[in-house]
Amino acid sequence: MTEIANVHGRRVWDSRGRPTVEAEVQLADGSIGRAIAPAGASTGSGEAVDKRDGGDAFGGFDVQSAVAAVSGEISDALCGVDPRDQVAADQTMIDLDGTPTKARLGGNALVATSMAIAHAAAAAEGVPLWRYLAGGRQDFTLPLPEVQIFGGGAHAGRRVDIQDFMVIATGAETYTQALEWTAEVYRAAGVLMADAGLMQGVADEGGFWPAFETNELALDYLVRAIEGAGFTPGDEMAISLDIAATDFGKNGRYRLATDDRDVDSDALAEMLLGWLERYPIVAIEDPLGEDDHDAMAMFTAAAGPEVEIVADDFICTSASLIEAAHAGNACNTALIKPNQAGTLTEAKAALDAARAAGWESIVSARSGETEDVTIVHLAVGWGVKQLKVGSFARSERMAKWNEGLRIVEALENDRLPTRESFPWGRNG
Ligand code: 2PG
Ligand code: MG
Repeated sequence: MTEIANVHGRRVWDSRGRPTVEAEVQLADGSIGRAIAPAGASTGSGEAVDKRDGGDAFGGFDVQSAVAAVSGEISDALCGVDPRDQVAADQTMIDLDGTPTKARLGGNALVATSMAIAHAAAAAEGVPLWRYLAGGRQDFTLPLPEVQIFGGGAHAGRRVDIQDFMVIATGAETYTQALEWTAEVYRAAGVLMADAGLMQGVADEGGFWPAFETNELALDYLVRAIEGAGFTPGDEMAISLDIAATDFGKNGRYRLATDDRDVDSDALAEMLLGWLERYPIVAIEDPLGEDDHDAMAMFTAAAGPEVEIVADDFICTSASLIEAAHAGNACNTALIKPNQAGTLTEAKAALDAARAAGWESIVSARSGETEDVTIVHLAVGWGVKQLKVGSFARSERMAKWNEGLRIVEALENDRLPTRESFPWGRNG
């Protein structure tokens, strides 16, 4: 029998030196599954609540109550549940929590446990998690990496307004090659920064600290880094941005502090549309704030179907928010972050809703990460074509990219989704 025998909560530490929740699920047959909750800095208001203890210790970020919930109430409720029935196990936790936002037990407690249940079930079946999640599907591809080169926004003390300046190896044939090309661009960017006297270390997700005077200068440097590494911008290596506009705007007003400008939705959209014209950008995330629905829809229409308009704060990995966004034509790509939803079942439901809407999807890490590599398994197992993990430095990031290489070996297949299957490749 493989029923859940015990769930143990443990306080561990994340990449920003903050406490976080690890859950360890023990099955009656001795199988074990473990997972750690990540945490975001730029968060959407619809996210599952990341429960923190408050008080003086660790800036109020301690997670003792969430850890206690895992070992206590959650463990008691899950004992005897079949871990292969992820939906039932997750529903048990959702019912036990009893709040719409998972505020009572904590989204961090629930997501760590939910992912650990999947790991335990895969272990009991003797297969890697990616294969377990695929449920017999055989047509595996590796996800195309979306990798940060400069970090900004909330991840870099708001040194520039834009949060993620990323590259996507749109011309790469294999996952291995995509990582190799990215490594060259990351290196070239570092050399450029050092030569210009702008090198000041890295931001939260490992991208270079953006010591730029304007947001656009970061884009110029990104293009130069792609060229400096010997690639053709747009053809082989393209740019992707996470504007994370919710962080610097509300009610249709935005403060571009780097550029010392206050703008409305139209002016922000116009600036970003100008960038789409002048730079080889294939994806743009949260171009407007989470409350700016009409502007998002106008932006998506104006940008055209070949650009991924990625919704993060806007949809918070929620099936119902995705359905609403689809009804309003507000974007065309969903960022899928399991901890925004709080359980794997709800994250999968969000992915299914995105697919039903005809959208693209990207599985994503958070700014606060650990050695946990579950999201790589989700991307491969669920057949998601893209993966966003931050930069190409620091082990909480590299652990994910490297896990992909292990999956390549186990699969004996290094295939990425075809270029034509991406929006930017459809008319090329
Ligand atoms: C995002 C993520 C990752 P955070 O906004 O997409 O870059 O950041 O985890 O801080 O929300
Ligand atoms: Mg984002």
